[in-house]
Amino acid sequence: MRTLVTILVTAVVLFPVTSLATIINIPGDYPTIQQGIDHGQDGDTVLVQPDIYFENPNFNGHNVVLASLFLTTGDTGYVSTTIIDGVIGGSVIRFQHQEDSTAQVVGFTIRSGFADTGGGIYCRSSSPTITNNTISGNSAVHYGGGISCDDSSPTISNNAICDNWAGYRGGGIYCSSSSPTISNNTISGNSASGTYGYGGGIYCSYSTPRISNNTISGNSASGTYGGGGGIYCVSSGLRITNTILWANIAPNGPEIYEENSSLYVTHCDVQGGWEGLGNIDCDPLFRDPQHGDFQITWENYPVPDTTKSCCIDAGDPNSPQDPDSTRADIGALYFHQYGVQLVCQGLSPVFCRGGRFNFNLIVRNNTGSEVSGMLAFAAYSDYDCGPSNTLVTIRRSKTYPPGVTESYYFFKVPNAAGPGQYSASVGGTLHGYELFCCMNTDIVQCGPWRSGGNSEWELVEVDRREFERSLPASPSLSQCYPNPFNASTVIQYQLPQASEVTLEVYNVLGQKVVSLVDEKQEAGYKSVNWDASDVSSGLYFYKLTAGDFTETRRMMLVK
Ligand SMILES: [Ca+2]
Repeated sequence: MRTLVTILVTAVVLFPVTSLATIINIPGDYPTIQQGIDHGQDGDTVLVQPDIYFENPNFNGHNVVLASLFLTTGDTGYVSTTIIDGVIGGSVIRFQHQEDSTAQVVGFTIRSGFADTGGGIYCRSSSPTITNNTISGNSAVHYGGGISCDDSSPTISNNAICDNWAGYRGGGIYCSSSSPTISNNTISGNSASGTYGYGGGIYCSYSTPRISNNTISGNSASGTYGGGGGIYCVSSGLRITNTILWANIAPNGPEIYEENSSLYVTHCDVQGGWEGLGNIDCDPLFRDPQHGDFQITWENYPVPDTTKSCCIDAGDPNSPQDPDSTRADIGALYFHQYGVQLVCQGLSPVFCRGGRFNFNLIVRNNTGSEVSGMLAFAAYSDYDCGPSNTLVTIRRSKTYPPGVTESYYFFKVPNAAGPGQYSASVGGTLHGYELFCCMNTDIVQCGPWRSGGNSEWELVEVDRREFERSLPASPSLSQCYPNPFNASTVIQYQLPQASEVTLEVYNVLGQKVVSLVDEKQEAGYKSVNWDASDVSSGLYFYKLTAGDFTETRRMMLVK
C-alpha cells in the first residue's frame, strides 16, 4: 500500500515538471543539433555530447537552452571538446526570430564560421543569452567576426572571444541599434581590417551596450582611417566599468575611439589613460598574453610589492565582491586571494624506531582579523595522505592572529611503525576556508632496532629554538646499514642547512658507478637506498659533498 501511495505521489509531483521541460540528447535522441532545436519546446534543453559537429544551427524561434555537458557538470573541459564548426558556410549559430533571453548557448567552442555579417553568432531582433563559450577563428566579410547584433539585446558573458576577423567593423563584436550586456569576457586577438577598419574588439553604432569586467587586449583595427583597436563607437551611449583595455592597436584611438557618443568609463585600466572615476593606466601583469592567458597575477602574494597587478581590488567598490570576498578586480579573470593559507614544511627526516618526525606549519592569515578552528594532524602509512592509509589523527583547537604564524611540531613515532614510506598532513577549516597540506617522509631501519621508545603516536608542539636544536648541528655521513650487504643498503647523512648535495658511489679503481643524489636539499636528516642488484660483489666507496663539506666511506657488497 505504501508503495502505491509513493508511486501516486511521485507521479503527481513529477508529471507537471517533466511535462514542462525536456532534455533532448544529441546525438542520443537526434543525430544533429539542428534537429534537436527543431524538436524542442520553449524551456527544453538540448544537451550535446562532446564531439565536432559540422553544422550551422538556427534557433528558428525556439527558446531552448543549447548546451554542452559544461551546463550539467561545471567542467570547463567540455568547452574545448564540444565544438560546433560552421565550415559548411554562413554564421555558425543564428538567432533571427525574436528569441528571448531564455534562448541560450552555453559551453561550446564555436569556430570556422564565414559570413557577410556575424561569423560566429548572428543575432537579429533577438536577445539570446551567450555564456561560457570560446568563439574563435570566425570571419565576417563586413561586420562582426565573432558576434553580430542587429536590433538585439543579447547577454554575452563569460566567453573567450578571440582571433576572429571582420573585413570592416567589429572584429570581436559588432552592435547596431542594440543594447547588449557584455560582461566577464576575454576579447583578444580580434581584428577589423580594410581601409576603414573600425573596432578590433567591439564596434557599436546607435547602441547602448553595458560593458563590465571584460579584458579587451591585443585586438587591432587597421587601415589608413582605422580606429578603436579595443572599442569603436559612433552615435552611442556606453557604460564601461571594471574593464581592462590594454595593448590594442589602431592608427587612431588604439584603445577607445568615439564619435558623437557619450561614454561613461569608470574603474577601468586603459592604456594611455581615460578620464573617469577610478580609472587607472598601468600594466595589468597578464600571466602569458602571447599564448592567450590573460589572468592577472600577483607573484609574491600576499606581499604588496610590484608583482601585484594594479587591477587587483581596483574595481568599482559598489560592484559585487569577487568570489574570494574581496573588492572587485578589474578585468574578466579576478585574482583569487586566499584569506587563509596553510603550508606544511616537512624536514624529510629519517627517523628510527621511536624517533621524531619534525615539521613546520605556516599559517598565512590575510583576513585582517583573528581566525580560529579545529585542525587535524594525521599520519599515514604511505606517500599518500588518503583516508585509507590513516594511522592516527590528533585534533587541536587553534587560533591565529592576522599575518604569518610559524609553529613547530614533531610526531613521536611508536616502535611498532616499521621501515617504509609515510606521510603526514594538517587540515581543517579556518574562517570558512577549507585547508589541507600533505608531506611525505620515510622511516628507515637505522641500525639494529632499539628497545624502549614510544608506544603511541604523539603530537608535540615546540618553540622555535627547541625545534632548531633538533636540527643537525653539523654535516655528517653515517656508515651505511646493513654493511656488508647483499643487493641493497641505506646511506644516511645530515645537513644543518640547505645545500647543493651530491652523493656518488665509486669502485676500487676510482670509477664512478652511480650518482645517487645531485640536487639542492633542505636542512634535515636524509636517507638514500642504493639498490646494487646489477653491480658485482666487491668493495665500494660512497662520497658525500654538501657545500664545502666532503666525506667518503667504504662499504662491501657480498652476493
Ligand atoms: Ca579582488
